[in-house]
Amino acid sequence: MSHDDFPTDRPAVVTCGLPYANGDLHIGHLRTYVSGDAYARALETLGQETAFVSGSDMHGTPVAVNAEKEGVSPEEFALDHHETYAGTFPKFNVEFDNYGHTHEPTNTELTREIVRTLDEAGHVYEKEIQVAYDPTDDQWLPDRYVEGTCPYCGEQARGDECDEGCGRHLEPGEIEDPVSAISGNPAEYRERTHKFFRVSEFEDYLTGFLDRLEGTSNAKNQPREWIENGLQDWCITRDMDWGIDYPGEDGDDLVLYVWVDAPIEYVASTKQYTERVGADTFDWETVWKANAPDADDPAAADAETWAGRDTGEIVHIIGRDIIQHHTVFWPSMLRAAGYNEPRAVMASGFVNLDGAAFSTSRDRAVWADEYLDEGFDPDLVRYYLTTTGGFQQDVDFSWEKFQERVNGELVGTLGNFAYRSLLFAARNYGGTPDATTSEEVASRIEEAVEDFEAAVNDYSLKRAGDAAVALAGFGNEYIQRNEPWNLTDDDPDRAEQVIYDCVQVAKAVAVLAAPILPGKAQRLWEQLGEDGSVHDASLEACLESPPGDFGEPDELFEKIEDDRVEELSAEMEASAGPADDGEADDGEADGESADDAEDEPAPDLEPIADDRISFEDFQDLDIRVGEIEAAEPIEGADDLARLEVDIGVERRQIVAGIKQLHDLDELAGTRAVIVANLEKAELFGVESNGMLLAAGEDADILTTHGDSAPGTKVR
Ligand code: B3M
Ligand code: ZN
Repeated sequence: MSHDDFPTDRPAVVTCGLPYANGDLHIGHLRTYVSGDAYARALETLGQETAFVSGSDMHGTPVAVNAEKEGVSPEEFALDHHETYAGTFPKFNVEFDNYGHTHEPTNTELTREIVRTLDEAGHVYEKEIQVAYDPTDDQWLPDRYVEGTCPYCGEQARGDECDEGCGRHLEPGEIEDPVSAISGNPAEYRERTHKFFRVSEFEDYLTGFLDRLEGTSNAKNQPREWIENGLQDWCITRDMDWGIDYPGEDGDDLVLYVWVDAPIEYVASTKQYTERVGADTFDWETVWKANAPDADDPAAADAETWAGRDTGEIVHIIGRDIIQHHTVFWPSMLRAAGYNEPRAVMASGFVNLDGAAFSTSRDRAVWADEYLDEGFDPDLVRYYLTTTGGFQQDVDFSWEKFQERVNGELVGTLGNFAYRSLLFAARNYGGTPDATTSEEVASRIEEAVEDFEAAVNDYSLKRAGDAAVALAGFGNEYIQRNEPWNLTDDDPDRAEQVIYDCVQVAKAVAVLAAPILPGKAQRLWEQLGEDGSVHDASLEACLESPPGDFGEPDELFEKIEDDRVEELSAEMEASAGPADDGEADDGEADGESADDAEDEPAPDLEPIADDRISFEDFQDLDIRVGEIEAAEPIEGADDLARLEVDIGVERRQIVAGIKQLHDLDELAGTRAVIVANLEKAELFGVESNGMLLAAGEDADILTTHGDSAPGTKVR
C-alpha cells in the first residue's frame, strides 16, 4: 500500500527514541531530537496536524548500573537526569508537545494493560532459560550487568546487545564467558523461568508491515534480513527490582524488560498530551487505536486490510542502532494489542567527532551545555546536524566543518541575502515597496515549495533545508543580476519591482527554513514586519504578499572567526586526547555513535605500483564531472544501484556498488566524477555505461568542490 502524501486529513504523531536517563547529553544525542523537532515542524508547515512527543527512558540496566556506580537509587538518579533533559531540549529549540518519562503512572498503567492483553491472548509463554549470575555477590546479572563475548561475531559485548561488534540484540543466556560488569567477578549461568513474547508468530504480519513501511531504507531492509534468518521469540522479563512489575506478579524480583515499556511511552506521552489539551484538540486514540484491524485477525498482514484504513500517521525517529526494536518487536506488540502500526521509521546514522566516535568516558564529546556556553545559537548546530548528510549517513562534526557550513551557507547565503534585501527595502521604501511578485520569482518560489514538500514526503530533512538555502541563493543571484542600486534613479519602478521580489523571497525563505532554524526564521519573520509566529505559517504564505512597513534589520548570523575555531579545536583535542588510543566508548546515554571507528587501525594501504603510465595513456581516459539525477536499488543485487547521471553532453545510466553504503534517496543532486569512455558492461541485467569513482570500502563518492558544470573534463 502506498500512503497518501502528507498532509493527510488524519492526525500524526512524531516521536523520538527515548534517551536513557543516565548521563549527560552531547551533540551526538541531539541529532535524533533536533531531527524529530524539525520533522514535526515541517509536517505542520505542510498543514499536517501533528503531535511531537517523547520522554525519558527511566528503567532497565542502563539506568540501574550507572545509578549503582554512583551509589544512588535508580529512581533518584533517573529523575535527576530526566529533569535535566527536559530543561535542555528547549534550549535547542526542541519543543515537544509532551515530554514525559516511563516511570510515570500513565506509562506504567498502559504498559501493564498492554502486556495483560498480550498475555490473555496467548502471545506470552514461560520458559526456563539460563541467566547470568554472580555467585560471589549473590546477584542476577541481566543485560548490562553482564559482559562477555558475542556468540555471533566474537567481539566484546554486553548482555543484551553486541554494541561493539555486529550490533545484534542478544537474548539472556547468549553471551559467552560472562563476567559481572559491576564487580568484575566471573559469572555462571543459572536456570530461571522467564516470560517470552511469541514474536515468531508475527512473521507474516511483519513482512507485510515492512512492505508498507516508509522512512529510511535501512529501517526496511535490515529487518527483512532478520526475518529471513528466522525470528526468535523475545524474553520480556528480567531479574531485577527496578522496572515495571509483570502484571499479576508484583513483589517478585521480576520486572518487564525495559524495551517493553520504553516504546509504550510513545503512546503514553501522546495520551498525556491529550489529557492536557483535550481530545477535541488532539486525540491520542485516533492515532494509536482507531480503526486498527482486529488484534486476532491473521489477515491483518494483507495490504488490503490496511489500505485506505483511516488510521493515524505514526512516524518514529530513531538512531540506526535500534531499528530492530522499532521494526520487529514494537510493531508485533502493537499488532498483538490491536493498535495501529507506524507509517514510517526514520533511522539516522551516528555523529562522529573529527573522524572518530564520541566517547563519553574519555570526554571525547561536544556536550550540549558546552556548546551553549560557547555562545553559539542552537539553530547553527540544528542546521549542521540535519543537513550535513543524508539521514542514514553518519555525520562528522568538527569545529572546522561547522565553521565552514555556518560561514558559507548561513552567513554567506541565507543571512547575507536577507540582510542586504531587507536593508535596501527599509532604507529606500521603509519596508516592502509597492509592487507584485514577478513571474520569474513566483515560479522560483513555487519550485522551492515543491522541493520542500517532496523532501518532507521523502523523509529528507537535508533536502528540506537545502530548499530554503537554495532559494536564498537564488535571491542573492537575483539581486546581483538586477542591480537595484543602479535603478533607483533611472528606473524607479523597476527598482521597486526587484526589491519587492526580494522581500517576497525572504518571506518564503523564513517559512521554509523555520523547521530547521526555528529561532532564526522567527527573527527574519519579525524583521519582515510579520505578526505572530512563522511556525503558524503554512506553505501558502510563501507567496502571500509581505506586510508593508519594517525598519532596518540586523544580521541574522555572525561569522565564526578562524582563531575561535583554532581555539575550540585545540580545546577539544586537549580534553579528548587523540582519537585512536583504542579505548572503547562506555555507551552511556545511548543513541550516540556506537561506531568502532575510533578503534580501527589505519587501513592497509597498497604501495604505489612501480609501473608508470604515460601522460598520453592518462589522456585516453575521458573523466567527467557528472550530477546524479536519480538512484535506485537493483532488485536482487546486494550492493548495486542504478544511477542516472547527467554528464552534460548526455544522460547516462551507470551501475555502481553503493547500494548498502549510501542513502539512495539522498543522492539526487550529488556531483560525482565519472569515467565516461569505459566499455559498457551489463550487471544484473542492467547496462552500465560508465563508471562512478569512489574511494575505499565505504564507497566515498568522488566529487568536485567548485562550480564546474556537469560534462566538464577532469584532467
Ligand atoms: N533508550 C535506547 C537508546 O537510547 C533506548 C531507546 C528507547 S526508544 C523506545 O538508544
Ligand atoms: Zn556480535
